[in-house]
Amino acid sequence: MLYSIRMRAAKGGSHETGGTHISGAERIVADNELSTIASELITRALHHAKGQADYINLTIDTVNKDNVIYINSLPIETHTVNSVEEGHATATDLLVKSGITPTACNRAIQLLLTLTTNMRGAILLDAVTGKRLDSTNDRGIRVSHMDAIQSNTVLSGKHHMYEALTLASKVSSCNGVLGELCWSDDPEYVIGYVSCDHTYHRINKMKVPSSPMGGRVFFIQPHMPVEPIIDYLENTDVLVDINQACIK
Ligand code: WAQ
Ligand code: MG
Ligand code: MG
Ligand code: MG
Repeated sequence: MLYSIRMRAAKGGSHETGGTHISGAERIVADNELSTIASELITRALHHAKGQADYINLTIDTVNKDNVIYINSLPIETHTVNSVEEGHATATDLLVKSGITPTACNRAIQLLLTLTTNMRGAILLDAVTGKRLDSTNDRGIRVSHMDAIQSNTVLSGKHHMYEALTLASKVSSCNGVLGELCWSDDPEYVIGYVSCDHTYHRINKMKVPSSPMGGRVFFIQPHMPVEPIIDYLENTDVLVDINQACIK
């Protein structure tokens, strides 16, 4: 049997009652691994750079093997910049080449720079107008029901790049998503990425060290109904083959 296991943790109360998001993670694992992974996820919530969680939610349910979608991970391309400003400019150039407007890119960067609360999910923006499309306010759309195949070799504890690559690969496989912008809310993790043009573009400087703010924006093709997109991101079980994650 396969199980989907999802953890989210907050400090100062639950997410629902205004607590600060500390950590979240999701895996798809076999029954014999479930208790090990559960304990690993709880450990993550208790020992996080953003502080110790006082609220931890663990949800487990079964996965119907017949409904799992298997995809290959995006290939990785690395971009080296000298400053956060250059990082954001590089991100914008890449996204614009994929049909996302400068307006939408700037809006996304400004949103991530000025978020006042930490979201646990992503913001959906219209790729042309830059208008926000989801109505989740401070929660965001949380991509879930995903894992890397044979992830235990690389994903014990938190591996920022492989986790992000798994998420970005699922998001990029969603019909109607044109691109993604991300940097971590983990204070010392300054590498971010944009995903577009079927490539995971790693950018070495996307935020200043020690900033606790980060987030994700998904750029949506204009005139697409968002409900099927949100349903795919939140609920469809996707396994990503990251062994193929070639460096372009
Ligand atoms: N679904 C949607 N949004 C999410 C999810 C998710 N499953 N997980 C995190 N986010 C959003 C949320 O707003 C977080 O505050 C923010 O992203 C950052 O999450 O190649 O570790 O897990 O080395 O801190 C990039 C890796 C690491 C770059 C990103 O994000 C590289 C990272 P974090
Ligand atoms: Mg996380
Ligand atoms: Mg992550
Ligand atoms: Mg984080």
